[in-house]
Amino acid sequence: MLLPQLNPQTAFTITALSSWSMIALLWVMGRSFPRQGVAWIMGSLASFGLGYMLIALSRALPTEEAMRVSYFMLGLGSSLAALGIRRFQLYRWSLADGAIALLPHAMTAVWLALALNDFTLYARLSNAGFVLQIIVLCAILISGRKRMVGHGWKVMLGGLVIQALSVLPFALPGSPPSTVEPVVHSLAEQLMAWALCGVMFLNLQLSVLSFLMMLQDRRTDNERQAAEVDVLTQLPNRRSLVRQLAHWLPLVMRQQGSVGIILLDIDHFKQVNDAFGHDAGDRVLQHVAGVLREEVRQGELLARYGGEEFVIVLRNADRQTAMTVAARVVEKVRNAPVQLGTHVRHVTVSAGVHVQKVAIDEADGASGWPWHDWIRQADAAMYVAKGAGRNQFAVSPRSHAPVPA
Ligand code: GH3
Ligand code: MG
Ligand code: MG
Repeated sequence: MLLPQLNPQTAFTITALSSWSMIALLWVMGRSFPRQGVAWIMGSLASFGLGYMLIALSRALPTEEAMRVSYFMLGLGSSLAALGIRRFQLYRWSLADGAIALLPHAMTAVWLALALNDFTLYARLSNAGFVLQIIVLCAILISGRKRMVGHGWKVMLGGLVIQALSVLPFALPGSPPSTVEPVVHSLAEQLMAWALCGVMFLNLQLSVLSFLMMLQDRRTDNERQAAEVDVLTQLPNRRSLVRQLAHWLPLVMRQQGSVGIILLDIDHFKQVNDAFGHDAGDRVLQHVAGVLREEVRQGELLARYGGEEFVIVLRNADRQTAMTVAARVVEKVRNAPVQLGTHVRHVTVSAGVHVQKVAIDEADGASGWPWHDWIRQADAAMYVAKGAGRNQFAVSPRSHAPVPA
């Protein structure tokens, strides 16, 4: 025979051992991801490993009893995995979790009641229950998809579909009894043993690796978000603004629309730092950020652009709209004094407005947009407002204005 000898017992033993070795892998790779379900997935692997080992040993034990316990262990493993995925999705504990935890126990009780003396039926019902649990896991993944990022969960979903399809034949009427034969003779039986081992091994690898992918995808996303938020004001920073712009600018270009930029700079901010200290300066920055945050509407972008400079970007705003927004924002800051210890301090800002018409042919497609040129126009206008006495806005002379009809 060309193939190395393999019987189902060995296949299940290999799968059991690799389940347990995966626990170590998850521990090493997953211990820096607290409270995201890692421990539950480890428990699930332990339970699966026990289930597979019992199947491998079932010939040496009272076979049917060993198989019943192993079915329960596999069901429990699925439930623990489901609870782990729910923890990863950051759901709080709920009745649904209780139902998931009880499912394998309830199913075992029902199978015992229905098929205590008919082991073939018992095995079929258990496999059907296992398929049901895989469907529950798929439903959990799909319904909680908004709570996960990246592609890891899709890989897990694919693995679960393979798993359900590979168990399904054993759940159908007329399925072969699910006890393991110690010796295999024919080439067909050899191939079956290898296929069984391959599918179980693939499923195991896919579920653990996809879970690690899910953890890593979330970490990468968190790091990206943290890198785009200004720690002091909790506003998006310059990098985030530019990225968001790059996201919606192609659409605005296709619409031959416009981008309205309002650059705001706190007036005489250095005096606050000098008179009240750097901490007071920080508080003023937070205060102005709060006022601006209340003024931006859906679809507009706001960012802390530099030290005491903020930028509001309006999508498809004409010159008049941009001027109205700038006037309103300057007035809101003027009318919102900030408390610095026992002092009440009035803060003002100066704003520069630039409205840029954009079209797809203006730059090299949507990627070559000259943002720096646009922000320079707004900056120049802001200095005009400073020169005119601060606490006001000015519009860049190159701002786009619709030609009156
Ligand atoms: P103007 O009206 O011409 O804008 O005067 P100004 O004093 O606001 O302008 P200037 O550019 O001279 O001062 C800006 C100051 O902002 C200098 C810098 O120390 C301060 N600054 C920048 N970032 C921070 C920050 O995060 N916290 C505090 N407290 N101060 C900051
Ligand atoms: Mg400045
Ligand atoms: Mg300033």
